[in-house]
Amino acid sequence: MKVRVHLTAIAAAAGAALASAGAALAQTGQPVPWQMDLQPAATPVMDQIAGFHTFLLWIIAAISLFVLALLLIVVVRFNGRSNPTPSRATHNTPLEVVWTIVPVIILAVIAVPSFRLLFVELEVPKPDLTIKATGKQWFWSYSYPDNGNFEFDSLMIPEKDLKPGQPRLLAVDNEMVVPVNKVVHVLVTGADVIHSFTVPSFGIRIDAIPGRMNETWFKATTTGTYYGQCSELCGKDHSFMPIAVRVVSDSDFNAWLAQAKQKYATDQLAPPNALAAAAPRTQ
Ligand SMILES: [Cu+2]
Repeated sequence: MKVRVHLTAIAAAAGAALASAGAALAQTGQPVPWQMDLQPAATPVMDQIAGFHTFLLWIIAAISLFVLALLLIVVVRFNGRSNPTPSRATHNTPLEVVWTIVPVIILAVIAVPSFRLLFVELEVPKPDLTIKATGKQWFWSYSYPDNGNFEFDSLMIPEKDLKPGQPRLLAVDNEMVVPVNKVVHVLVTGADVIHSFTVPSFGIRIDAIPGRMNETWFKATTTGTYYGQCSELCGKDHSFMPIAVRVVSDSDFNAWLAQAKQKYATDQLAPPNALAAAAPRTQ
């Protein structure tokens, strides 16, 4: 009895911990300790990805339970002791038809929403603005061709310089800033080696390949800062070139644009990528 009381208390505590983690999760565009599930969606595409993921999870769970049940039946009913003289049958046509057709049906049921999702991800709707993200060893540069054609570098803030609230290995000096509820078309390329532009809560990941322009898109529906990381092994500082996207209201975006145009226009007078040039370039 006492044990049961303890177990209930533990379960309640675990439930409370999970619920608070869930509450924290609901607001963050970054991983949190003990996270079990995907990062919460900030775009309709990520909503669909999360829905598809859950749908697959149910299918996988049902198949696993079915196979487990079959195994248990075999273990219990057909072991050497309870079934000393085994059947020598080798073929069963109806059964073979079923175990061929049923998996085909399952795959078709998975393929339809999977392809639908793929098309949503690949077909860029009419964009409200375009941003070019260039992966470099080891930081990202963002340029805004539609809004003054300025460009700036986005470097990770080292751990010793982090301010309270800035996540370790994810916070950057200059975030990519975008307006909320707008279709942002992202052109992605690499300047030196292959990198990968990834923001989990937006449901986007696309390779940044030198000499090639890839594209993706997102429409963030809530303001906040969303973090991602380079997701293609690109050299010694691969882990230290995070992606930070700050989603702001229209008026905040325009205010940011006005100051960014000035700030990064004057930066152009400085040697390009001064910070990166100062860092030792070893691979
Ligand atoms: Cu990289």
